[in-house]
Amino acid sequence: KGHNSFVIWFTGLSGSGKSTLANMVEKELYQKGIHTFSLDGDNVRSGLNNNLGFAREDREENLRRIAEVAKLFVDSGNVVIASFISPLSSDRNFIKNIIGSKDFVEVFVNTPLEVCESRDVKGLYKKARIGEIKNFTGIDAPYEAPFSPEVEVKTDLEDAEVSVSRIVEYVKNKLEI
Ligand code: GGZ
Repeated sequence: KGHNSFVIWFTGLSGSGKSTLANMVEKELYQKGIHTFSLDGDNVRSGLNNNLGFAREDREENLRRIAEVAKLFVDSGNVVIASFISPLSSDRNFIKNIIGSKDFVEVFVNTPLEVCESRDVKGLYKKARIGEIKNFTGIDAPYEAPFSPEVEVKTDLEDAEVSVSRIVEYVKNKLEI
């Protein structure tokens, strides 16, 4: 039987674990025969959006283009998995309006700043603290937590497998599989 298509949108700080969870969710959905397509900073900021930085208006344009691309892939029958900080409520509202609220599943990867900063996988927080990177989310640029995400995961309190199964459970209901 067929399935409907929509976007699973991961929001959270740099280093919160969005991409890790997104990859795990994609693997599970793939194993269930669901057609997925993933969008993240690595495949979008290096190409389509390589003329954009992290100033407010650049982030807005980054997210606008991503939302439009996500919508195209939804129209072609994919479950789109998008992982972007998408820091402001207004950003996420805008994205939701482009995609359509019934096709937008918001997943809040709620990892405290202290935890993200202590992981500092890419050393970016350190650079932000000494002013080598400006406008870094959580340091000198804002992050607004979502008010009512469809799913919220706490990577410092639960295993990734548990978070993933909660996300997949939500998605399964939406897919009616
Ligand atoms: C936030 C930055 C910045 C600044 C570079 N602020 O952990 P990462 O490295 O791999 O993921 C972060 C990524 C964020 O890009 P997004 O497209 O998701 O951001 S937004 O939704 O706000 O448009 C981080 C890296 O880019 N990075 N400079 N100043 N993250």
